[in-house]
Amino acid sequence: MAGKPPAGDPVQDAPQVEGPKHAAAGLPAIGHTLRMAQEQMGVRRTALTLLRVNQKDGFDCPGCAWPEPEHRHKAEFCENGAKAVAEEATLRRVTPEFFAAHPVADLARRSGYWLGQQGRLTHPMYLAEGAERYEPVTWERAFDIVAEELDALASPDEALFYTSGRTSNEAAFLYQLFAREFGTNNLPDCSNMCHESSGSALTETIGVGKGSVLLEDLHKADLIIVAGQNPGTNHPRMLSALEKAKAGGARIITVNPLPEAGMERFKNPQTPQGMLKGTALTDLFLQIRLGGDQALFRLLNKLILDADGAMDEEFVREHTHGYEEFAAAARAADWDETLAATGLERSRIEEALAMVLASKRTVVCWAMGLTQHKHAVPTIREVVNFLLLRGNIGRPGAGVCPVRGHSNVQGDRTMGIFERPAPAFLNALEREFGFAPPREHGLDVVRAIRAMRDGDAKVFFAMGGNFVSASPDTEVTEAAMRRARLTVHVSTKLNRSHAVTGARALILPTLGRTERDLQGSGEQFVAVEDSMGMVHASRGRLEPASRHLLSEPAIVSRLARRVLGEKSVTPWEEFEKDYATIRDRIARVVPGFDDFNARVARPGGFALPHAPRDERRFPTATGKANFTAAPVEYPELPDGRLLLQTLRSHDQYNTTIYGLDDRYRGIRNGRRVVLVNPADARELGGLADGAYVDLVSEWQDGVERRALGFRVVHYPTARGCAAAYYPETNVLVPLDATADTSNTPASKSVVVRLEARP
Ligand SMILES: Nc1nc2c(c(=O)[nH]1)N[C@H]1C(S)=C(S)[C@@H](COP(=O)(O)OP(=O)(O)OC[C@H]3O[C@@H](n4cnc5c(=O)[nH]c(N)nc54)[C@H](O)[C@@H]3O)O[C@H]1N2
Ligand SMILES: Nc1nc2c(c(=O)[nH]1)N[C@H]1C(S)=C(S)[C@@H](COP(=O)(O)OP(=O)(O)OC[C@H]3O[C@@H](n4cnc5c(=O)[nH]c(N)nc54)[C@H](O)[C@@H]3O)O[C@H]1N2
Ligand SMILES: [Mo]
Repeated sequence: MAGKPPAGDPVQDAPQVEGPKHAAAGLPAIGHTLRMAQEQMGVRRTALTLLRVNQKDGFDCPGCAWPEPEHRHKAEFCENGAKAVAEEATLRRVTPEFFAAHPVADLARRSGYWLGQQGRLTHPMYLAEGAERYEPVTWERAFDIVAEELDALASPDEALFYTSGRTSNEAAFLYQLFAREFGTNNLPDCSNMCHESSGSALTETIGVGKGSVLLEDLHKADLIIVAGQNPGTNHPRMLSALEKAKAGGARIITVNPLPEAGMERFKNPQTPQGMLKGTALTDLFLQIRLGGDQALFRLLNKLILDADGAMDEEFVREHTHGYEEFAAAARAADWDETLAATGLERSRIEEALAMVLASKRTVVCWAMGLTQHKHAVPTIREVVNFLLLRGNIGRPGAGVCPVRGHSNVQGDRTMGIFERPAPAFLNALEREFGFAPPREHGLDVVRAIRAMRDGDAKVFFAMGGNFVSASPDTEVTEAAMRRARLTVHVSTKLNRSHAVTGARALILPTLGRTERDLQGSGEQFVAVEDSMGMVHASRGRLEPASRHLLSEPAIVSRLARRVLGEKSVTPWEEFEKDYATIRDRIARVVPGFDDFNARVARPGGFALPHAPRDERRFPTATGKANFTAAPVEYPELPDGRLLLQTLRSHDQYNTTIYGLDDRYRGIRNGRRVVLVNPADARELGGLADGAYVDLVSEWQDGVERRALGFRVVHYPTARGCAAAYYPETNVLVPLDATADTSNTPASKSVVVRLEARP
């Protein structure tokens, strides 16, 4: 076996490879779930907690943003939701004694996996300038420190207020309100790295930056195309919806460079038949090259135009704009170019076309496989063109379905967590709260990193998340963070962002979704919005991990009082005491939330209005749904190189690593692997399965970015494409390699060469 992993590898990483599985869930999933949950929580707590997930009087699963069905099972959670719950409800604790025993330099040497395994944070902790260790600090002193550094800034725009997508609607609303009262729109969020491309493309084309289907639409569809998404791991409950759709006669096309087990066969653990045999989900698998999707949809659009009577002429006439220009571009689509861009065979595309033409109700679902490319926005616009052509928006069983990641990432945006807020939103804030919000656009994630790197931003405040590990270009990002005056993290668990800090740093421990939230007016609940625009309540029941925790709304409220002082006429104290008073304000500021308190109290919550879905009204600049006609793009691959996508294993939630296995892909006990097509491995000088290589990313800035010591795994991915896990490979993603328009890091198309290790 050639080469060896580098010495001193922070993870005890020794991958074993068994080859990909062809079905997801089933009995092993249940066993796995219970084992992981019991390790963290013990038997009793496991039973009590898991039965509350996604029930009408329970808490919203902190896993993904997939919606809850109307008729819920007793166990309405999935393997990976259970892992997310166990991770939060763990009995392990990170106490002041822990920080005394582990200087920051020691924490910085540990793997993300190790850090997360230490348990829940229990006390506010402070790292003084020049100090080696975090020390406990009172909440009052912590807020004083933030206020000191914010007061010292030359402009409010030197502060950054990041948000990850677990934050409740109430906390998010208060947080953006505070940032804007303080005077900045610098509200970067995880969406900037995630579905920003979807938001950009959809806002421009249909006028609403969100999906247009409800769960029942999926059930009613004739055809569902799942492109660039791995629901078996990342949205397991979606498989039940696909199964139900198939039972109703739907067909499924999967577009992916990897054969993902969940899309092949689903063994529903909630039904006896499911456990035994399972349902084959995918009818047609298009094993596309990374970044080939725009070309594929463009050609399908041409073929639809060429087929007699295939287009919905009435819809196109009545409801769309820009058809002529689009049609001219689509007619120019070329078979040969498409086959080269996609790596697909002609017959496969013809099969897909036949399924498309046979369907009266088509839904396209997608996630990071479409959003994290340089040409992500035109790719998603092409998907919209495809749906518009046959009138597949704004009727039952059809529409766009960007499947969101974090459980409340969509709600956070609705609440105004956005660096480029709409004027109407700011006007509403101004009317309601009587201050003049800043109007200039703020910084997104990539621009925020540049600002810290260049010394233009000095205070970094994070409401959740793990900015250092989630962001691209790890070395650049870490150096940028270290230049800040103060970094502050409101967190539930320890992560790398606590170890790579500004001159001063604070960790502010907070309640998780699963925990009881007691305030002045009694027990509180919060609201969240799922991927399909359903808003509902979430109520935690567990005793908080420590009595020193504050809720996120309480943290924002106290921080605002300390920083804004007398200047603010906002009733921050009242907000902290009674979250219903926050919801009253949301109702008056955010469209669709009228009577919020009454409606969110109903079991199951309520649906936000969506003009294209509900009334085929398109609130765009033209007042119609816009066809677009961008040139077709796809990644160029120099000789001897591979195109690397950075993706999730089955045992992780973004930067939180639950374990070292990726069961469906047949990889165990290690994460430093690179999946390569055997034919490519042969051409690249005969890289054997099991050989160790360094990944070197090549970008136009001439800088060589390296990730050391990856085990080559021969894997049936599309030709020319490779895959390796995020966040270990973020070091390879150049900060400036982003999507046009949305500025999302292009983490699914990194040009790399593989260097054999000596
Ligand atoms: N258990 C678990 N659940 C999660 C998460 C988690 O980490 N763990 N993360 C949450 C978050 S924040 C998000 S955003 C979602 C992410 O959900 P996904 O988008 O499913 O996550 P990824 O692992 O990035 O997988 C990308 C998928 O797209 C495919 N793909 C990559 N590039 C291309 C391409 O160019 N074209 C096509 N057609 N396919 C491509 C990959 O092979 C892979 O199957 O999941 C959410 N849910
Ligand atoms: N290379 C590459 N990079 C990527 C991606 C990729 O596919 N490839 N995906 C991108 C995507 S889609 C996303 S969404 C981002 C994710 O970026 P982030 O959202 O920043 O990262 P997470 O790993 O989800 O954050 C985990 C941390 O959140 C904290 N946390 C958990 N629950 C709570 C809570 O209830 N409240 C608070 N305050 N804190 C909590 C814990 O401390 C935990 O350590 O990463 C992006 N980065
Ligand atoms: Mo995400």
